[in-house]
Amino acid sequence: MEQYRSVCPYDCPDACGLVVSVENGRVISVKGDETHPFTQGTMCPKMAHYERTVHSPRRLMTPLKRTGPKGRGEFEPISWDQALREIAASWKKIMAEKGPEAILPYSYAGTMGIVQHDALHGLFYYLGASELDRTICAPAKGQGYKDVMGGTLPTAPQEAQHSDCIFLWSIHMMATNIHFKHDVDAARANGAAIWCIDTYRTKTADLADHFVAIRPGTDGALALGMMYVLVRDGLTDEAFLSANVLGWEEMKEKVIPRCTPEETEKITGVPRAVVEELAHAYGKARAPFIRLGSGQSRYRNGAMTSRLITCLPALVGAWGKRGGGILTSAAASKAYDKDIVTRPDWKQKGTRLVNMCCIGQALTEDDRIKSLFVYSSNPACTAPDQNAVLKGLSREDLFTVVHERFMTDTARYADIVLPATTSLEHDDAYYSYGNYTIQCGYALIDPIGESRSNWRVACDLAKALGITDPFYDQSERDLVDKLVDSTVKWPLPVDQDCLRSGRPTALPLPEDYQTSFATPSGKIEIRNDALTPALPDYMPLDPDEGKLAFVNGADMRILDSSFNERDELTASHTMDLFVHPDDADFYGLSDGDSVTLANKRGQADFTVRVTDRTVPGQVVSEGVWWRERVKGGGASVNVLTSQRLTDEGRGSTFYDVRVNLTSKNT
Ligand SMILES: Nc1nc2c(c(=O)[nH]1)N[C@H]1C(S)=C(S)[C@@H](COP(=O)(O)OP(=O)(O)OC[C@H]3O[C@@H](n4cnc5c(=O)[nH]c(N)nc54)[C@H](O)[C@@H]3O)O[C@H]1N2
Ligand SMILES: Nc1nc2c(c(=O)[nH]1)N[C@H]1C(S)=C(S)[C@@H](COP(=O)(O)OP(=O)(O)OC[C@H]3O[C@@H](n4cnc5c(=O)[nH]c(N)nc54)[C@H](O)[C@@H]3O)O[C@H]1N2
Ligand code: SF4
Ligand SMILES: [Mo]
Repeated sequence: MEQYRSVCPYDCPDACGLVVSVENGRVISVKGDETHPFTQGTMCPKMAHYERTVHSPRRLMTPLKRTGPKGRGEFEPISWDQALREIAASWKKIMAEKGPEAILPYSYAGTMGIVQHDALHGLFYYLGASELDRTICAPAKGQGYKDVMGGTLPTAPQEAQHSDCIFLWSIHMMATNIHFKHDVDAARANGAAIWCIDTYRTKTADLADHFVAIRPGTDGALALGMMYVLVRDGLTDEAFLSANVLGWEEMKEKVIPRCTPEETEKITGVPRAVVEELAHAYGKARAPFIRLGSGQSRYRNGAMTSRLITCLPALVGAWGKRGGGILTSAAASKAYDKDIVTRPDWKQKGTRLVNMCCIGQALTEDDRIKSLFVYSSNPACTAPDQNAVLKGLSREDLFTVVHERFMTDTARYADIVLPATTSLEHDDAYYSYGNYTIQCGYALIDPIGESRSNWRVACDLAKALGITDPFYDQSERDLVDKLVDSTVKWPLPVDQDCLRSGRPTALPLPEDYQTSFATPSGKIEIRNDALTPALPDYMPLDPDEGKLAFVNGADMRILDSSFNERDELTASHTMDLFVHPDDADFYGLSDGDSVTLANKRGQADFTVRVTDRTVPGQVVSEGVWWRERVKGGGASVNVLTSQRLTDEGRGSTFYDVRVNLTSKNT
């Protein structure tokens, strides 16, 4: 048996270091790497048996060609040669008749490795295909942060160990960022207080000393209410503000006076006494640390909300204090020069841009897209407005190719399915978006069956299409090596030997990274003249249809729709619905009852869990489940979610949903 280092490839902020045991060409076990600076030898339950995903009997083994109706999942095996020939022939015909924009790639973060994640970007730029705006996750959070802080690196998570007050703000840490718990625990051992702000009492909230339940989409008003109390009670750091911040006097004069605790309570549902307590905890802390998740950003006002929360550390001068700051997402990806893989020089000016959150519309409201190439993503399950997406994918005139590891909801609609490798079968360079660590992970076993990596598919398709550019003579290892070399541009020297060897590599952070602000003015920009409005202010959500708010967050057992392949993780309950006891009384519901949630987009069935984890007027479900995991093989949560976009960043609004509930009892 041999042991090798690797890295978790999934779209998770931790990017755990792994130690993989291989025997006779098979992965036999995976454990955490104790030398990883952030994850320190532990993993989450999903990855504890990654070998069961790698060697799953559900892995796709050969290319497949559809034999039945779209969506049914009926296929016959074909050779790679035939698959590539058919794809190339179809695309050449479509390009000749309709132009290259009739082809649309659709991909996201099935793997976070830069080579495989971006492997096909260049090919589609080269062809002049429609471009995909990859905004399904949380660009509104990133935009809100940038509006205030520009390119300033967000605070490293380990800094929180030195904080005396940590705010877990719209983050379900126990499910989505479990290793941050090390830092939270270390701070707590030194007496730090832990606050959690969420729309329902998650298992993360159970760990906190104080839980604040907030109405969905109203955190901007809460941040303003906190600012009001900080000003009123003399808890702002005026010396820091006048030296480092643009627009503070104006903000104090024009916006904050309206945001009384009473007003805040009306909007957010947070009792005024709690608003004051929260503001006092923030203002009196020596070095408050905010870990901002993405929940608050998935609303029509998501960027503005994130912008308002990002202003808070400036008010109390938390920047640069040992333990203080805000972590939205770590900017470790900046260590690499991604252009080595993505070839932006091949982009063609004026190409149509299709927002991935609106893939339903793009496929149904006009018929300009004639071919869809999906990889590293499962939009039939994870994209909003599932009924529209499925209607689009059902189009007989749409030639769909899906490159996948498993027969997902999307693959079922493909004309041709191509089998994909897992991270232990290909090479890549990884980074974390929750801590400042980067790492390479190399192929440890041969590809399972006839599976091929995204890079290999990019090269194969280029060849089949007659593209002879030497770019495609490179191996994925060549690209990894070039990415490693490119880290020379990180602000401080990176240990490239460590990185190349496959060990986790901490990115050194400049001493002044929290005190020198990378904005156009060099100051923290509470006022930002490039924006409308220049001063941040709460943006109310317009009233929407539906009696109940519906929040649909992460489940601990799966990651977006990944890990649905694992029967042992997903065989038990899936579409549970948390209903508050008052609402259960009102609707006459008991535990285990079947209910239907509906809105104008569709309806889905859930199993009731009566619990005071949620509040009256709000129902909650966790997880994005494959349709086969859903009762009756029917609709999953995304039939209810909307394709509408955020205020800035063109992001998704998954939690900005209202529904009506019906049960057999009503
Ligand atoms: N186990 C597991 N891990 C995951 C994922 C997963 O699906 N499962 N997904 C991965 C991905 S792609 C991402 S982007 C990250 C996301 O990880 P997080 O940043 O944690 O984001 P979410 O889980 O989307 O939402 C976090 C919390 O925000 C809450 N929330 C919703 N609306 C609001 C609001 O208006 N205000 C406040 N204060 N809270 C609100 C939700 O109830 C939820 O508990 O996690 C990654 N890790
Ligand atoms: N209702 C609701 N919907 C959501 C969310 C939510 O909270 N609620 N979260 C949203 C968020 S934050 C995100 S980021 C999106 C993510 O949504 P998706 O991008 O669809 O992510 P996954 O569901 O993880 O699907 C990734 C797929 O990539 C495949 N894959 C893995 N590695 C490779 C590879 O190397 N090559 C190829 N070709 N395929 C590979 C996996 O088998 C898997 O099926 O979902 C969003 N959808
Ligand atoms: S999914 Fe996240 S927590 Fe789990 S092993 Fe991967 S990086 Fe670590
Ligand atoms: Mo995400």
